Amino acid sequence: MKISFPSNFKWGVATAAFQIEGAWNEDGKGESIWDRFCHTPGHIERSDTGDIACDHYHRYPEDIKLMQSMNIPNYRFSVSWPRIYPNGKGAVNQNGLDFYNKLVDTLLKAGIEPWITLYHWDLPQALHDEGSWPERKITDYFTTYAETMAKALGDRVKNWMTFNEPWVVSFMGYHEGVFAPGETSEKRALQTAYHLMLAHGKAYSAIKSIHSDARIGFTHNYLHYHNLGRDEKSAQLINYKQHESNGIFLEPVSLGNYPEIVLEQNANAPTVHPDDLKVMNQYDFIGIQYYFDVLVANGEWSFDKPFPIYKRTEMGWPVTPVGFYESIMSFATEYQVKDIIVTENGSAWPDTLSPEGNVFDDDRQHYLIDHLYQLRRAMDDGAPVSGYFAWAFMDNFEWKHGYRPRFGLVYVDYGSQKRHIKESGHLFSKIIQEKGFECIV
Ligand code: GCO
Repeated sequence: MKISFPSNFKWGVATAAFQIEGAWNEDGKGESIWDRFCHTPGHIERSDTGDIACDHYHRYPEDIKLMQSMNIPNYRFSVSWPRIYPNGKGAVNQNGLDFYNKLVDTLLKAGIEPWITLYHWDLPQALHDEGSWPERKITDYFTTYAETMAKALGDRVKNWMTFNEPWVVSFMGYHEGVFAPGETSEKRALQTAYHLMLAHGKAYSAIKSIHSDARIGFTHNYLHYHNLGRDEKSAQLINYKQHESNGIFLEPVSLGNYPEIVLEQNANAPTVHPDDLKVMNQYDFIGIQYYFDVLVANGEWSFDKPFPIYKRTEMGWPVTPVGFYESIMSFATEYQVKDIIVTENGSAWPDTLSPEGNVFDDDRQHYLIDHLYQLRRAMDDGAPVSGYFAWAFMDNFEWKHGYRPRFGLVYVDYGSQKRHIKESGHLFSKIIQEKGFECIV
């Protein structure tokens, strides 16, 4: 039987500036909080940094050629804010704009549609020093940056994402302290979350006023909590966490509300202004990013506790494709998102490059097929999903884990910077061409 997708379904691959570009201090680029975080010992496995990464800043023409050879019609990438504004605000760095202009033109020439994320975590260090996301004034700096990008590229780029995973930015960066800038304050995390969504709304209006035909959204890593212990304590925790992890981002943007339960139960919750909610409540699509279910037992949640029944990726994450179906359904029903795009989904495995230059990544191929199957099921059940972007186009810098986990459809040999299409990359290319895949039942 064939699992088919509509002919206008948008297939693509995704990356992010800090994870692939390198050239961390070239052509006038300013320092970002991730540069600082990596250069401070003790944060990243093996002391890896983003200084060179995949050297995409210099190798983008070859990378785009490779994408074209794989028949990839859409490419989601992010712009590095400190490449455009080395200090986050003030004078624009023309070299930075030139780079993204060339990137966009090369993509379009190759027949690939660009999708831009404005913020994939690399905040200019100067703005962090000035108060960072917990201070409201940063929402204006972000809006100016969004306007600059819309003016520079909006004649050719129609698809914009303001923020990538505001949950990760807020909670991993300001509460758990494991991502840049490495803070550990719940209050500052919740304030950050609020300002990110406010900045989303302000940037939405700013971009639309320059290009009314732009399509703008943000992307959210939906946290799907699975009550593995089937116990009451876990059920209660999930009831709250669902709102704190998903509601505070999706409700303001999609429904114009802020979840009451967070305001009632958390003394660190921000003060919500009704006028802000009106600003936040604007989008054309919302990206869902899904990797795994968060497992809960005995009232405790965990990203990587060894619950034995699941197969685990190189990240230690359980493989839970049915959770993908449920997450998409929740986007569609609970949050009533009118246009959903899967902006990231993928997996890391311990790949090996054969002497002939092949990577036989069976696990990644199974993961891809299993998740596409569940996506199709959600569409059959009425979820308005219009696209799927695989994470990632190529292996890259995986944040605190450095270059160890490999998420790419393309293998990167970091020593020589040579790229090799993995078997999963060939499979994805075939799925795109055939608008689906054969499935034996
Ligand atoms: C995220 C980011 C990506 C990650 C990917 C794998 O979802 O965390 O958008 O930058 O690399 O998710 O962890």
